[in-house]
Amino acid sequence: MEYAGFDRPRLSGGTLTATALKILVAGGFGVGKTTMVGTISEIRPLHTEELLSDRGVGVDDISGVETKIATTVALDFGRITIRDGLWLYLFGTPGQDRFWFMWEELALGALGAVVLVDTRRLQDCFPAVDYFEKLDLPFVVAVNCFDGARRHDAAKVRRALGLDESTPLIMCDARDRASVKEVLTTLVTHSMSIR
Ligand SMILES: Nc1nc2c(ncn2[C@@H]2O[C@H](COP(=O)(O)OP(=O)(O)O)[C@@H](O)[C@H]2O)c(=O)[nH]1
Ligand SMILES: [Mg+2]
Repeated sequence: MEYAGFDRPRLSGGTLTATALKILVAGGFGVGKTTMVGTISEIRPLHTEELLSDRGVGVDDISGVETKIATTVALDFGRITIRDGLWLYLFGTPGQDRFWFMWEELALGALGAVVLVDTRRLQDCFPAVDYFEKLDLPFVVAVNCFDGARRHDAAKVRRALGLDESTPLIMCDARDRASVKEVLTTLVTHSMSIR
């Protein structure tokens, strides 16, 4: 099996080889990346988490996510079967600046990315948006509608992020399977329409 973000499934001996489409889930710290991967993954998602250590205190901004005691230091990994021989592999990117070095490798061969946004901390997603724009990697912006967060209208969020009209922006709930599925479908459709 191979990652085939940029390739069509290859024919070998008249049958399609197994194809895995790689999708990144990015966004700021505590925005719901781990939750999103866990909600949709059909395998027990692999998390590489580390309790917020003393070293992280003062470095990691946890305002608004006080209940969050663990932070993803490496990545989240999950899988969804679209049909026999076609899988989506989800990679939740590390949220903190000090793990930026991993992004380049993660983005290799990716079909596209989901940028998760928490409207209470909108600015946290700017680095991800900038990164995928520069990389020319198709992405969608998914606003994770946390309880208690003001419901922003999509047009305002779009303007605040300076998003291109062609970039899809949708509201979602990272804890809801149908909602996450809609986000991923939007991304796959968007990526396919660009390629
Ligand atoms: N109310 C609400 N809480 C959420 C939602 N998504 C995630 N959370 C919570 O927000 C916290 C941070 O989520 P997490 O997935 O760990 O964020 P990550 O740092 O981006 O991986 C966790 O305590 C989640 O349970 C959501 O859609 N609504
Ligand atoms: Mg996480």
